[in-house]
Amino acid sequence: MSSQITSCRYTKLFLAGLVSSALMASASADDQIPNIMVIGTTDNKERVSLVPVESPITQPSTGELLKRSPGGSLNFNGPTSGIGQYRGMFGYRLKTKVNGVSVVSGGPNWMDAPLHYAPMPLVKSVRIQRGVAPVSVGPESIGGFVESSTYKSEFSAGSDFAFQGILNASAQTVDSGYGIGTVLGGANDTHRAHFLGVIEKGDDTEFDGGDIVPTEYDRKAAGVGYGYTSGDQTFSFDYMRNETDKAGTPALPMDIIYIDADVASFAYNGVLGGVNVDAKVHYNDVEHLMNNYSLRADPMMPSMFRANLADGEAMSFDLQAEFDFGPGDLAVGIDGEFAEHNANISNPNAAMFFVENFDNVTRDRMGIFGEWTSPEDEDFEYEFGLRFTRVDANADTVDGTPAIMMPPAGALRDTFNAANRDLDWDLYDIVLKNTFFTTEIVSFDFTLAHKERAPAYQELYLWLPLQATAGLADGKNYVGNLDLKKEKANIIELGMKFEADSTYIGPRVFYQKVDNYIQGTPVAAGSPAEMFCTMAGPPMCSNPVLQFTNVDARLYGIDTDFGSQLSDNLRIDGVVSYVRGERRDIDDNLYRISPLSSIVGLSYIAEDWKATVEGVFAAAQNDISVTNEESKSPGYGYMNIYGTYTLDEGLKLTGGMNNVFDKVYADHTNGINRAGGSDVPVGDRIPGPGRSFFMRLSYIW
Ligand SMILES: [Cu+2]
Repeated sequence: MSSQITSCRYTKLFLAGLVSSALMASASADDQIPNIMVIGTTDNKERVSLVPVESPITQPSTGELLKRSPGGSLNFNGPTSGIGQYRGMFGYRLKTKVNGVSVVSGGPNWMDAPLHYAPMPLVKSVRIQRGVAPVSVGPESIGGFVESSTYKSEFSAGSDFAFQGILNASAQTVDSGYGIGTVLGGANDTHRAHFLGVIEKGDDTEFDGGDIVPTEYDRKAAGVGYGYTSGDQTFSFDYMRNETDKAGTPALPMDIIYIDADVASFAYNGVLGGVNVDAKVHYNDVEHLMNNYSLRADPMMPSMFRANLADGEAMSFDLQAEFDFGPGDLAVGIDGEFAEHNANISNPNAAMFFVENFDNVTRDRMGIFGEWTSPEDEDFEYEFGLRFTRVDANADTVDGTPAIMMPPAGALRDTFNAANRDLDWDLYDIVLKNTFFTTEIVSFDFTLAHKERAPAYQELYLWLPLQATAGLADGKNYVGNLDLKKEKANIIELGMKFEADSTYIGPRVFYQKVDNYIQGTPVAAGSPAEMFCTMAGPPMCSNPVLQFTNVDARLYGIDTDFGSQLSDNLRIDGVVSYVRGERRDIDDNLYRISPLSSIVGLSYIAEDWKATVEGVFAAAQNDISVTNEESKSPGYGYMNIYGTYTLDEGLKLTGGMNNVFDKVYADHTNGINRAGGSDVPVGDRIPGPGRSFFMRLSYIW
């Protein structure tokens, strides 16, 4: 296994992938060493995009980095609430890990989407699997796999303890915001230990038109980590406490008042009798309060004030063994996750008002997989993976003031409480990847996969028409569906990699047919959900109410990275992403699909500095979902200019200007504004940030 990791070919492949998505040619060889090491520490020899954290993103959303990879995008609901999108799939469909483990979001609207737990000032790398995720990364990875790693202490060479750490400090003008992250620790060849801390704070984001309200944010996090290694055995323990205070999510009906989360994990890696064993245990709990009156304009009437107190708790484990098998390498493993969710809605002006939004909802899964990887070869390599996963979900009976006061809501409650809510699904995943090397510089690969996903708890147990939808942010009220079947995707993908001395390109074409794709469809006229919505009326509820339903869909497209050294100092790098998402059962498109988009950067690279001019482009999105009453988006282009100066080994200063011409634009995947009191009208798509000067100091020692 380790021979594969260090193998020249894969290093080159990875290097190409990383340089490519590294766009902006963050390119000096020095810069890339940490990234190469990040790739090198995994035994995943598949193509992976790595986005450099020096990228000129404007706000503290780690998910913004995804936009800089082929196929990647971001569903923006608020600056700390970005939801990753890859090839048109997002939310629960995109498997997302932070430091090797899945964090379960505590908020029913994903205000704490998984990448919330990788604070930007601590982020070391963001890796995006290009194409189909291996079965070994986990179940329900129907839309792909993303992983972010944060800095921690590292074992050093000798037995003497050495002080080590990182400090990242950044500031930007567009929201008068700043972020500071530090890891302070010490290590020798046996022990490593560290303390970490993060502070992020910003005001409302400006654009050429005023302020986007509310987009302020305020987050603190602190943690500790310890590792021990001896011979072939390594143990580690990590703990982080995250306290996000007031943070705006203008695309959602409420804003974050606080998200208090504890995230802890324990990991073991070792060689036992020739078998490489990896074990991880992970725990996180989240307590989260949101409301619709503290950060945005008050609702029209006292009866419309709402707060929602949610909590989530999850324990998960992964156990994997890897050993020589036949001519290749076999990984087998079991994994599980046991999660619980609650959410309770109240009104500060009406002490009696309550809605048990989600009550004692559980969602548990257990899985087993095997993945065989062929040995490295000059002509042909393949990977074959099989996975079986069982998902169980349940929820307690519910009640709420609307159900007591309004007969249609009472009918919804009674039907829900009388129904069988103890549900389960068996999921099967199959992945077959082939890679053909025709010459030293050209390879082709071919992937066939079947991936499945069980319904999420919101899709099942949202009994009253509300907008708690894991961040869909389409302004529609949804009801759950206890009869949902699992989603089944058949995927075919073709990839090419050309890599000559100074030029690379890696286009990939994919087609994904999804049966039972879960999508909101209008409830029947005269149904209790519709009658409730009519009685509640706007802005609490607007018909048609959508119910999560199994439909049929397909997604297909092409994406690529590319780059070329133009002269001794000048290079160009870029990405292009295109995806179409369509319904197969009716004539409609899928919701919130990123349009054709591209980033192209031209960089001048000198010995200790580099400078980049980049263009960010998106075509109009006219293929919109009629079902979701989605609006079209015009195309746009804007420019960023930035540079990095390496003052000393480990000490780097990055600075520049985003959106140089202060262009007003809105990503199609940005949510629709729902907050009053903003310079963005309610119902308009949330614009991107205006012109911003930024500075980032990064010191690693
Ligand atoms: Cu929330």
